[in-house]
Amino acid sequence: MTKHAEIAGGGFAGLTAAISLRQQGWSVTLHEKADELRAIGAGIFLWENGLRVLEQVDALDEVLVDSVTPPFYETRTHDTTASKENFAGRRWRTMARARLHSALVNSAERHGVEIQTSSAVESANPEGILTLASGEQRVADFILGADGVGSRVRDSIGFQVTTESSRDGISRVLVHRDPEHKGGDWDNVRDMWNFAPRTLRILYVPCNDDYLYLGLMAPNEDAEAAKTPIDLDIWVKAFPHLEPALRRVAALENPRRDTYQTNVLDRWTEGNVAVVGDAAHAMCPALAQGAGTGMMNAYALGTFLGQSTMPVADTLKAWEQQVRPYTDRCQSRSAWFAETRAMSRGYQFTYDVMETANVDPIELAKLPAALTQEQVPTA
Ligand code: FAD
Ligand code: 5PR
Repeated sequence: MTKHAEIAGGGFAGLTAAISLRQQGWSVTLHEKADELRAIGAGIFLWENGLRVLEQVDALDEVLVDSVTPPFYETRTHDTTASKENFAGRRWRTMARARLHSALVNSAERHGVEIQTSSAVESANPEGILTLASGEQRVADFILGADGVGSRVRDSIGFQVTTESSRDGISRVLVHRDPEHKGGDWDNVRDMWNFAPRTLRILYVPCNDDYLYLGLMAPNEDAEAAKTPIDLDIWVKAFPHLEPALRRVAALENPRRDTYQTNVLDRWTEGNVAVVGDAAHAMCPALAQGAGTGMMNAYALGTFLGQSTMPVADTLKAWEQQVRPYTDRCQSRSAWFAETRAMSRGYQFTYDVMETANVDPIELAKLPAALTQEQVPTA
C-alpha cells in the first residue's frame, strides 16, 4: 500500500523532502501557510553538495540557467584584498533565492506533490496526526516539520531547543547591477569588511547579469547602522565605491533586517514525526550552508523512508544518526565565524570549513544495512 506523508512548510527543505519522497513512491501533501509559494530573502550560495541534491531532485537545470559562478570569492578588509579563493574547481553558484525556490516548486509539481497554500499547520503528534489551524486533522505514516526557525511542529512535539542569538544583524536585498559594477573584480563575490570607525560589512554577490545580492551587516548594538531603511551617509562613507547601489538600497520601501540564531535540538524525531531544515538546525549564515545542509538532510530522509524495511520511527532515528554529525559540526563552525567575525581575515575556506560542501549527498542518503534486512514472516 502507498505510504503517505504530510509536510509542514514549503521552503527549500520541505520541497526537497517532498520530491524525494515522491521519487520513492510515497504520496505527499505539503502545507504552506503563506497564500503562495514564494522565497523570502535575497540571494543565496550553493556549493557542490547543494548542487548535487538539486541534480537528484531534477531541479538543477533550471537553477543553472539563471545563476553564476563568480571568478573568485574575494575577502576585502579596509579596502585591501585579504584573499581571493576559487575552491580548486569545486562547483559553486550564486543566485537569487526566488530562482532556487521556483526550480524546486516546479519540480515538486512535476513529481505530483499535492501542494496546499494558505494552509497553516498548528501541531503534530508522534502517532502521525497533523492538525491544521483550520481544525482539520490529517493522518499520515510520516509527518515532517520543515516549517522554519519558528517551527510549530517542533514546539508542539516538545523537542528541547538551545538557542544562541547572533550579535550582528543583516539587511539582505537584491538590487539592479550598474554597468560600473560589471567586469573584472566586480564579477567576484566581494566580502568587504570595515572595523574603523565602526564595524560594517557588505557582502557583495553577483547573481546574474542584472542583479546583485547585497548583505549589509552591522552590530545590533549600533542602532544607527542597524537602522532600516539604511542611513545612506554611514554606508557610503564606509563603502564609497558602492554608492550607486547603496542609493538603490536606501530607496527600498520595506527592507528587512534579520538577526540569526543557532538552534540545537535534543532530538530531531519522535515516533512518526521528524523536523528538518531551519526547524531542526538553524545556523548562522557565515558559511552559507543552511539551505544546502537542510536540502541534503531532506533528500536523505526521502531515501531512508522509501527504502527501509523497518518501522518509520526506527528509520527516522537511523536517519538522524547518519546525517546529524555533519550538521552539528557545520552549525558550530558557522556560529564560531559569526561570533569572531574571523571571515574578515580571508582564507577561511579551509578543508575543514568546506567539510559540509564536500559531503556527497548520494552517499549520505545510503541506508545502513540494519535498515534493509529482509523481514521473514513467522509462521
Ligand atoms: P524556510 O525557508 O524558513 O521555510 C519554511 C517554510 O515554512 C516557509 O515557507 C514558511 O512560510 C512555512 N511555514 C512556517 N510555519 C508554518 C506553519 N505553521 N504551517 C505551514 N507552513 C509554515 N543558506 C545557504 O545554503 N546559503 C546561503 O547563502 C545562505 N544565506 C543566508 C543568509 C542569511 C542572512 C540567513 C539568515 C540564512 C542564510 N542561509 C543560507 C540559510 C537558509 O536561508 C536557510 O537555512 C533555509 O532557508 C532554511 O530552509 P527551510 O526550508 O528549512 O526553512
Ligand atoms: N555568507 C552568506 C551570507 O548571506 C552571509 C554570510 C556569509 C552567503 C550573511 O547573510 O557571514 O553572515 C555571513
